[in-house]
Amino acid sequence: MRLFIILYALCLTFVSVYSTSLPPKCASVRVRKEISSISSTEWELMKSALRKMHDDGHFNRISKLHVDNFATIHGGPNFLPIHRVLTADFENAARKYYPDFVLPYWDAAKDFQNPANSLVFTLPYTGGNGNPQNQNCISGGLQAGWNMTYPNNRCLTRIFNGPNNNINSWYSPEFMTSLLQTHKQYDDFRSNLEFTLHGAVHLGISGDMTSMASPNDFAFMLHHANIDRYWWKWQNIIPENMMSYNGRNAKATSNVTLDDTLEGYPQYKARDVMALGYGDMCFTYDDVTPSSNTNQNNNQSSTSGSSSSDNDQAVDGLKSLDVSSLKRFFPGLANGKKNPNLFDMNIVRYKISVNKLITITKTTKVTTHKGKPRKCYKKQLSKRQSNDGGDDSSNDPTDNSSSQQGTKLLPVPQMPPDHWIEMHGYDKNQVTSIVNNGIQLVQTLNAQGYISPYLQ
Ligand SMILES: [Cu+2]
Repeated sequence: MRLFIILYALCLTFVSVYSTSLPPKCASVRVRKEISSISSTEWELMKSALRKMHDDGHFNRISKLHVDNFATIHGGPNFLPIHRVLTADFENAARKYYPDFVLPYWDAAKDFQNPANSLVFTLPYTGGNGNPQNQNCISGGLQAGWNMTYPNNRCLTRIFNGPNNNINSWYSPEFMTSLLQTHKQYDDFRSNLEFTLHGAVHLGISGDMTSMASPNDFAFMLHHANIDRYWWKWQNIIPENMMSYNGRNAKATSNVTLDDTLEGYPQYKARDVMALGYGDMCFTYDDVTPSSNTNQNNNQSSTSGSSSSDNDQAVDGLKSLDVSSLKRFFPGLANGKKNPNLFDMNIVRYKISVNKLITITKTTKVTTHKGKPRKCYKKQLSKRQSNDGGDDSSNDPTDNSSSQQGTKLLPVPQMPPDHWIEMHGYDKNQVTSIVNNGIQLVQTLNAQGYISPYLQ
């Protein structure tokens, strides 16, 4: 009993110290959902709000802010807080046109095997690749036909980085789970997130997405809401992570502090945006469970779309790894921890997304820029459908994952190209070492016979 009282007193002390360093608590907290969980009616309302935002110059404004500060907001600790504020700025602007607008996020890792086949790239959402015969302009989806005016007059472009309108495979939910479990220092977590999935999604879509004006593409916002979700998950793993902030920003001469003003948003210090549910950061994510010590909005659990059991189904396979691999890549699993924020393997969400994709592709005539049906779409879809009992004998040369003795292997992550590293001023050795760690994870999982439930 005495121990309990001491622990309770310690906890109260922590909460009071912690609360004094935060802006006021939000009166209400919006829940950002994965894009496959948004109803078609809601998405239609969002689309008309986005069009009005474009017409009134908000895409231009945010792209310009990103370009003007590009050199100092990437490759350092401020990457995560500033991009969090960018998504909040965008969301707040959209809410002036549609008051119920809440920015969806795109759980891109679940689409890692064949990203071009994601629901996000279907016509009802953001459309697909650009047309090389028409200056790589997109020909369908939310922003088709939009006249982009920043930094110059033109269409929105995409140049998928794989062959035949495909995107090279990127990082799996297994990798993202490992990322959440293996980094104790904030800036270590930040650099691993920035140099892996963050970069791979930008590079995979390319066109505007690999330019400094990447916020021109709405996929940027879906993607950065997802990157922010990972940070929020990490912040809620243990109380110490919540206000954790260290390292040195690009072009800075001293280390960061929570009292640093954020580039592009001088009204905020880093500490003002660390905790979601406080100050102007009045949003959260449907699959992040608030750590009890954060004194968060208690209503979140009722709207949360995920639980540890959603992860459990997919996590079981990882438990069969040998002990040293588990300890290296999945220390949370090795310790038997149940905190759902340690995992990013929501198989339920994955199935919803695939089912929605099948429905959309059946009812929407997917066409190329020349008006012909997109062969790759049909092939990919039939592969997915064949998983429900059909014969999957297709041998798609554009499929980055390899097959051995009938078992699909996780695709090996790719090094980002030098131009990407130089454009951001990243340290190439650091990027190489981080991506190599991802390669070693994939090689370990494949060598030990692990079969991902996300592979088709
Ligand atoms: Cu950026």
